[in-house]
Amino acid sequence: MNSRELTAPATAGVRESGAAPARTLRDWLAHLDRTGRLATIERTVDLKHELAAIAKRLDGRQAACFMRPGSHSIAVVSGFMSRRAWIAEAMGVSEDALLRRFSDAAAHPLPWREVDADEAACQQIVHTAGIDLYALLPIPTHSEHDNGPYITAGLVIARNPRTGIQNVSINRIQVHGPDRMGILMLPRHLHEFYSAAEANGEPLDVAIAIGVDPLTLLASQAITPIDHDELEIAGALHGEPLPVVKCKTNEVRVPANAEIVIEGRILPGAREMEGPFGEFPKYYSAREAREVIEVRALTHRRHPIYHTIVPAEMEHLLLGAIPREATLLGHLQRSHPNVKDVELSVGGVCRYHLWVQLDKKREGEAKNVILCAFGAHYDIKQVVVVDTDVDVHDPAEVEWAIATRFQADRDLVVIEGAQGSVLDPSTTVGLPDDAPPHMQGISAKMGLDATRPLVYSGHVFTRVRIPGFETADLAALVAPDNAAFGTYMSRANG
Ligand SMILES: Cc1cc2nc3c(=O)[nH]c(=O)nc-3n(C[C@H](O)[C@H](O)[C@H](O)COP(=O)(O)O)c2cc1C
Ligand SMILES: [Mn+2]
Repeated sequence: MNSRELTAPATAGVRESGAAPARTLRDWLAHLDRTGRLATIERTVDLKHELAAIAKRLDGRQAACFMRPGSHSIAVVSGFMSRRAWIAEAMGVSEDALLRRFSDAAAHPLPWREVDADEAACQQIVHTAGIDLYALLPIPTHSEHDNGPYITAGLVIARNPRTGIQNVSINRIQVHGPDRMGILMLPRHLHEFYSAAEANGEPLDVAIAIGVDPLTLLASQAITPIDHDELEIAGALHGEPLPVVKCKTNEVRVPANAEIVIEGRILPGAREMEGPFGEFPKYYSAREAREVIEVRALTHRRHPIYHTIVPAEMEHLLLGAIPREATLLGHLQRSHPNVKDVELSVGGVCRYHLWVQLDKKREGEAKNVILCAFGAHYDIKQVVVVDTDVDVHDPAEVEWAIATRFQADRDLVVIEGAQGSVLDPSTTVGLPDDAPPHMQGISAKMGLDATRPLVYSGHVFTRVRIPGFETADLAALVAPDNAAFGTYMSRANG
């Protein structure tokens, strides 16, 4: 690590809000490079563990670009959207407008624009026979007990067998064999499409796009109803229709600027063992029989860039957090317009702990907000409500509010036995190993009202502030060197 890496400010070169959003992965990586946020690793690194270990060391500071992953000549990138500020920057907005911008795009999707194959970078090179994923792609094995290489940043795109409307999600994909993969589909849209196809004894055609721009990646995580195509949300975030191209072996449309596309189909009636795999809560999910993808084609750009997301690192956590926060904020504000802002905290793996900023107008309001948040998403396990003088994006500020405005005997809300996350290992305590799935993930909910009383005497709850703190112009005040200090010291010593 050189000194430039250590000293490069995390937000160096932030574009003004209103700047153009990042439309391709290559443009975004070039921008990170220009602003000291891209670390290039030139020497050969092992695809098993070493690559993920290095990317993890750089997490949140610099994106990592591996020029020689294993014996491959395809570069691997990771961690290019590992800070909130970077994601806002990719959108071309200031950080405080990030959730609003995302909600806007989800509410006003922009239909995509289909281009011909010869205009689509992702189809510059086409493989349809003799596909060997191990030989063709640098797919890393990330965590210690992972069951081999996993594709972690693939946008799985499929068409609703009933309506033909597309859906996008990121699903972990285990490479079983040269042209065979396992996939985890939680019971959401992709799973619904697959179930409909399987019920007719048919496969579900899919495409897996790897190496897409930051905003398309983020759009894939939008929480929207079925038949709301996430690629249209990507278009809205871009401010122009997303160019897409038809796959070579099926009807699925994929982002034309993707670096790599795997075409295949999820087979009806087939299940093979998948896992264990280190997941976002920083624990392993178990080995189980899961659905199988048969690969039929691989297309890519010339000299493509392969993207891997290191599980549980900031890129993974924030991709889930931002669309969820946008949805949760809207949900809370519908009943409680005095809610100003939210954050799914990093310590709560950007899923389980929600911090809410409230402009409290009536006593008791914070507890109603807590109850509303418990119902907004089953993953939410802990809610802290703070006042508007507390920065909900600063963990130390939230803890300060708890330390000084919260009393457990009157400000704590506990709900027993509610639905929680099956990936939270503490929900399984006391269950037998073979407990049926419906017994897993039962969780207590905890809410902390860390708001101060509306009325208090004197300055009991007045936050100490020093007039002039915000406006002191350090650039003008602090001398470029410490010559005056040196002179003063030498006089005193002499
Ligand atoms: C890096 C990453 C990995 C993910 N892995 C999975 C997975 O293996 N299975 C799954 O069902 N969801 C996974 N998700 C979550 C889904 O992609 C996400 O919930 C998505 O919005 C679902 O789309 P849908 O609402 O269209 O079904 C992952 C998300 C991220 C960011
Ligand atoms: Mn969807």
